[in-house]
Order: sequence, then C-alpha cells, then structure tokens
Amino acid sequence: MLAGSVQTRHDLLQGAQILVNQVGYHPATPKQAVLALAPGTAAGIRPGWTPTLQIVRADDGQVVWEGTMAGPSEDRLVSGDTLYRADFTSLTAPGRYVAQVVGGPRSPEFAIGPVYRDVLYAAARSYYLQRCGVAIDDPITGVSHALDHHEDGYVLVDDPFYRAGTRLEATGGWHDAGDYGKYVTTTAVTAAQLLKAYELYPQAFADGQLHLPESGNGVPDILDEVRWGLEWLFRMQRPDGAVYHKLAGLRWPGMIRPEQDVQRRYVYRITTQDTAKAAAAWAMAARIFAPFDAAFARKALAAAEQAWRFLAASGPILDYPAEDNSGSGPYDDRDDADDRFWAAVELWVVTGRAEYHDYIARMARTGLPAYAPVSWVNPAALGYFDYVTLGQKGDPAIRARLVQRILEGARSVFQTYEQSGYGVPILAGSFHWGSNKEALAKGMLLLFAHHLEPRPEYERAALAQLDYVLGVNPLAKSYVTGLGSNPPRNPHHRLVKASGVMVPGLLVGGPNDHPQTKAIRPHMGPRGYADVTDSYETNEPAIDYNAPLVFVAAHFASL
Ligand code: 9MR
Repeated sequence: MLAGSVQTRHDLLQGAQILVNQVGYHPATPKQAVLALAPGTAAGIRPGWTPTLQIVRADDGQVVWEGTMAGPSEDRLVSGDTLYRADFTSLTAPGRYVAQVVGGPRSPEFAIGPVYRDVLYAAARSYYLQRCGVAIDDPITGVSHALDHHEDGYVLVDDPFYRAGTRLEATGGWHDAGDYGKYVTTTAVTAAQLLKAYELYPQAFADGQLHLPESGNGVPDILDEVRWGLEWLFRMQRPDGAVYHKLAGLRWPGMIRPEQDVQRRYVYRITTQDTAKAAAAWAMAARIFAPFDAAFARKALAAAEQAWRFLAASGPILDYPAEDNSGSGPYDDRDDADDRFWAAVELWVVTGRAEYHDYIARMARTGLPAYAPVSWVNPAALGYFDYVTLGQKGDPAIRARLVQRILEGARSVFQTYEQSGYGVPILAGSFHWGSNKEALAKGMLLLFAHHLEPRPEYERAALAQLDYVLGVNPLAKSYVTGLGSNPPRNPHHRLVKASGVMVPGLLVGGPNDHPQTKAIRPHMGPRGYADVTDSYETNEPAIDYNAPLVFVAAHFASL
C-alpha cells in the first residue's frame, strides 16, 4: 500500500466529535446533533461532502433515524470550529439512543423521554444538599456531613445595634458554592428565581418530588427549599430593617468538610444592595407563599416593608473594605438602584401601595436600571417582568417602556445566539466567570419575552442553552455534576473533595477567558475550562448559577 495514498473518511474525521445533549431530549422538543471539527482538523474535508447521521437504539443497534447533516458552517465568532448539524426532532419514541456519523464518530448514549424533569429535580435538589447548619445524611446520593457551622455568627464591626463580637443567631441558609460562606446577595437572587420558576411553572413542581425532610407537608418541595434560604435572610436583618451582607470566616477553609470548618465566622456589615435584594425576595415570597402559609407570608411582607423603610431613609451604603474579603467572596455590587427598583416593584405588586409605585415612576423619569440577564450584580429584569405581568393597575406608559426593553433584550440575546454555532449567546472574548450561568440567564430572558409574545424560535434558543450546558459544546462536557456521560468529576467543592462523594445537580461556572489559576490559558473562549479541583474560576458551582438552570429546566419540564 502506498503510504498516504489511501485515506478513509474515518481518518479525515479524526478529532471530530458528535455532540448531543447527554441527558437527552423530550419527545416533543427540538432535537439537534452537531458534528464538530476543531480548528485545523477540517482541512481534509471534500467540498460538498454531506455526512450522514444515524440514530441507533442503544440496546440492539437498530438504526431508527437517518438523515444528512447540514453544513459545513464556520463558528467564527465563538469557537472557530467547523460544524455540521442534523435535526432529528421527528424521532419521538422514548428510549435510549446513540447518534453516529456514518464512517465517523459516535455520541455517548442519551435518552428520549421526560428528561427535563430529571434535570430540574437534580438541579433543584442540590440546594437541599447545600444546606448549612444541619446534619445531612442523604440516602439517595450518599452525601452526608455532621451538623456544621452551628455557631454562625459573630458581628464583625460595631454598628448602631451590636458591638463587634456579639453573637447573632444566623445559622441555616445555603453554602454559597464550593466554599462555606453565606451571602445575602446570592441567597436573595437565588430564592427569587426559584420562586419565579415555581410561579410561572407550578405544574413542574409538586410536594414530594425532591425528597426533602419537609416532603409531604402539602407545600411544593421547591417552596420548602426556598423557605430554608428565606428564613436565613430573616436572621440577617438588623432591627432597623437593614440587612447584613454576608456571613463567613476570615480565612478560606481548606478542602475540608463543613463540620471541620470551626473557625469563628462573622456577620459582615450591612449594605443597601443586600437590603433591597432581600426586600424584593421577601415581597415575592409574601405573594407566592400566601396560599400555603399565611403567617409566613405576613412575616415575609413585614420584613420586606421594614427593609424598605430603611432604604427610603438611606442613600446607598455600599462599602466593602478589601481586608474583609480574605476568607470569602466580595460580591461587591457598587450600584443599588437596580435592587431598589426590583424591591419597589415586588412591594408594589403585593401591597398595591402608592409609595412603591411613586418610586418606580420617579425612576422611570430619571433613568431605569439596565435590563440584563438576572445576576447578583443586576436582578432588575425580575422587576421588569413582574411589573408588566403582575401589575395590572400600573401606568400604561411605564408598562409599555418595560415591555419594549424586555422584547429588545430578548432580540439582542437571540441575535447573538444566531451568530453562534453552538447556540451559546456569548461571543469570543466575552466568557466571564460563570459563563454557563450567563447562558442560562439569557435563556431566561428569552423565556420572559416568549411569555409576553409567544415566539417558538425564542423558546428553541432557550432550549439550546440546556443543550449547551449538557453537552453540545466544544469540550463535549456536561457542566452539571451527576448528569450526562461526561460531567464535572472534580468540581471545586469542599464537601465533594473532602468526602469523595459527588453532590449531583450542580452547574459549574464554565469557560472563563480570565484564568486565576494555571488550569487554563487566557482567552480560550468556550474551551477555557478545566475539570480540576483547583480551578475555582471555571469549575466551581454556586447557588446563583443553579437558579436559572432550575428556571429554564422548569419551563421545559412543564411542557
Ligand atoms: O460568581 C461570582 C462571579 O460573578 C465573580 O466574578 C467572582 C469573583 O468575585 O465571584 C464569583 O462568586 C464566588 C464568590 O465570590 C465566593 N463563593 C464562590 C462563588 C463562585 O465561584
């Protein structure tokens, strides 16, 4: 045989991979498989070549679907990859399958079935496994730890109510991420997004589905879990209504179990961004818990109104001395206007009081906060959406402006999505810490717009975000622990590392253009991720990352 003269198609496809949502697809939703050739590996492909995709049954190898793949297209603005894609939406029979390119690569096994429920339950249940101040011994996952952080916490600096060193009862809440800190900033925006997921998609949630200690109490499990976070927020409120920023130790703990983290933990000073975020989350809770627990709803409303009174009498307090942050994340949100706007909307929706609407109207005159994917920096989108969907007595002119921004916001996300081969609406150069969360939060913006004016292409683009984080990405990675065939195995997570037991359902931050460790190089776009424990900037989960995952999964689980 003459060396180099015979090349099989298989050789040409060396380095190519077939990408699917590794969890799978719902019978009724769009299904795409992507053949990806990394930069430099597509050179031998003959012009006009059309790969054939087959979907085969996993158990007996029977081909149940076959079609040609469209392409090639260059993913110029995100990955640089050459892509072919096939749409096998017409395959609806539940089962387990593999996608294979004739003469080329095979995908891992995936399911057709009620898969978004699996994603939703795993993602929502992870909050239970992040609970602080309680022993966990979970028969389903094997996750366990002894009672932890039962002394939380001590006031860090003198304030008008407490001297430094005073013990405040602030046990409970959720561990923020792979660290054990507890932050009002993320707890409030997380609780709010989970509440919103329940409010928009109640049919996706039920009592008993998450197997919580509270299951069977007649309240949907997701609300029981949110309550765990909200109860901790109550404990973080000062007698004058202001809310403390965070509760954490002064040094990062090693990769130890929570009960081994016995350093003294401190309640950090109040901020108005936290006060406003907590007020908004409580006000949402007041309306959403009302049918289940009127007393709890009243308590949440009282806390929210008291927080508002503090805000009304105070300018921005956003002081984060740098020396405070050597054992916890800063979450230094330098602008509280978006948070106040959101709080005003939620308080107005639940009380109908003019004071709150006056505040919104004043902001509408002087400048509304930016409409952006919900984040701990700017959660205003929740206020936009709740004003236009729940504020029937609102001002039509304000309403029209908010609607316009919601629609424009979705249009802009959709345009970026369309420019992206993988459908991730983040272009090269813009992969920041928590990019996976950003993708899903953009999916949430698409669903907000779809809710106002149904557009199937927006819904499909939102679904593409689930596909992206569950395997349709250049690394063929599922970014959710415990889900799919190639999930994170070494998340930056203290309990996982110390116990060797995986906490399932956690979305890790994902590709990040700006490395802080040696695990990745700068500006690798959607390849800037490493499944190693050290890489906290790409491989750490966080409660606020999971929140839009729950939201988007709830939409599709409710179909
Ligand atoms: O998710 C946060 C990201 O937006 C910030 O850029 C980053 C740096 O401040 O912090 C991330 O949040 C971390 C927090 O500071 C501490 N707990 C773990 C969080 C996830 O990595």
